[in-house]
Parts: sequence; C-alpha cells; structure tokens
Amino acid sequence: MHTLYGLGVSGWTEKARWALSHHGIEYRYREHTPLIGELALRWRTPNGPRPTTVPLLLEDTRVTMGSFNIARRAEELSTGAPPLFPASALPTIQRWEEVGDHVLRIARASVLRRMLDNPRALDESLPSFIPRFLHAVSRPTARMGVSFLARKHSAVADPEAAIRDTVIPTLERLRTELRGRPYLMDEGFTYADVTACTMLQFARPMDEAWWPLAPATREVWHHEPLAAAFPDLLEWRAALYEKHRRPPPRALPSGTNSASAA
Ligand SMILES: N[C@@H](CCC(=O)N[C@@H](CS)C(=O)NCC(=O)O)C(=O)O
Repeated sequence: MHTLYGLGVSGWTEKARWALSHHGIEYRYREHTPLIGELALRWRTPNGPRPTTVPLLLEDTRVTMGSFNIARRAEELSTGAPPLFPASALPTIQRWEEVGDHVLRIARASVLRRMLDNPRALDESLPSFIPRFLHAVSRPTARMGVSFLARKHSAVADPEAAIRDTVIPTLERLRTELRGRPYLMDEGFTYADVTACTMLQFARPMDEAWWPLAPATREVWHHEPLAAAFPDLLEWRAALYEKHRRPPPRALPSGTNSASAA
C-alpha cells in the first residue's frame, strides 16, 4: 500500500489528501514531525529537490513530492473518478495553484508567528511521545521547531502586511472570478477549486470532522478579520466540502501511526 507523509495542519497536505480521496486511492498516513523528522525526510528523497517537504507520497519504488505532483499522480492511478485536471481547466488550475501556494506560504508565516505567542499552541505542537506533564519544560523545544520551520521556508517578515497586500486582493479576485457559481470552471469541480479553497483554511479552518485540530492550534489558524471579510467564500468552501470531500478517517490515539484509507 502507498504511504503518504504529511503534516495534519498543512493546507498542502490537505490538497494531496483531497485528490487521493477523490480518486479512491488507498494509502497509509504518517504524520511528519518538523525538525525531528528532517533527516528521515531527506533520506527518503536523496536526489529530490531541496528543501524537502511534505506531503510526500511513497509507492513501491517511486517517491512523489509536492501536493500538485501528488494530485497529478492520483489522477494517473485513478480507477475512474471524474478528472480533477481536465485539459480545458489546466490554465485556470495552474494560475490558482501559483497564487494559492503563495497564500499558503503567507498563512504559514502568520500562523508560526502567532504560535510563538501562544504557549498552549506550542505545547500542542510537541510530538505525541512527550507526556503532558513535560510540556512546560519542553516549550523551548517547541519554539525551536517553530523557528526551524520559519527559517527553512524563509517565512515573510511581516505576515500582516502580506495579508493586506497579497491575500486580501487574491481572495477578492477569487470572489470576482467565481461570480456566485459553485465552481471556478463551468464544466464543474476541478483541482482549481481544491487549490483555491484551501487558501481559506487560514481565515477559518474547516470543522473538526474534516480538519481535526487541537483547540489552541485551531485558535492560531483562525484569522477573524479575514473570516469576517469573506463569509461568502467560506460558504462556498463549505458547500465544496459537503459535496466533494469525504471526511478523513479519525486519527488513531497519539503515538500510533494511523493506517488510513483515503
Ligand atoms: N509546494 C509544496 C509546499 C509544501 C510545504 O511547504 N510543506 C511544508 C508544510 S508547512 C512542510 O513540509 N513542512 C514541514 C517541514 O518542512 O519539515 C507542496 O505543494 O507540497
């Protein structure tokens, strides 16, 4: 069976899982732990691009890195679900993929910044093998993990300015392009919708059933001014999830790597 390495809180992992699920592809899910898991990640991709990131899909002898590449691979492995990448949608998909990637990077910088001010969120980011009573003393390690991610992915220095200058105009463009329709393409649901709607996870994350997050982590993923400015887009996303995204299986107890189907 295939194995997907991912980060539960990451929009990129969500995009890959959505595409795999859409195509009914079974896989085992393994949660990656930043910093601690870095060497293993590099070891799995000796000749791959740097920096090494998740999601990463492992088949017998094949490694696919990156949400977009995994979604395309899912389409190749599909057993007959409607395509997410119809030829007519490719230019639109490509455009929203680039913009969406940029927004997710700003989202990550914003969330990492807010985590540093939220001790409970820092505690929740610690690996599950660290018992609760050691959380307070392990907080410096959690801070190290957050700083490591910010450095590794060259986080923007001023996320709020980037939200104002980039994210808000992008979401306004999405609103204009949708024109109240359920999908970006008249033909129906495509990967353009997946990649565009994933940007909204950082305005307000999807409900627990679709995006399980610990309570303080959920708080730092919530950007109230953005959520208040784009309620129509949040409704659009909710409808997409209802119709097209099967809730992922519940995670197994902490410390257990979940053997999950898409
Ligand atoms: N363009 C990539 C971006 C993936 C990415 O940046 N992943 C981050 C998510 S925060 C990651 O791997 N973080 C964990 C780490 O770097 O150890 C994609 O589409 O998958």
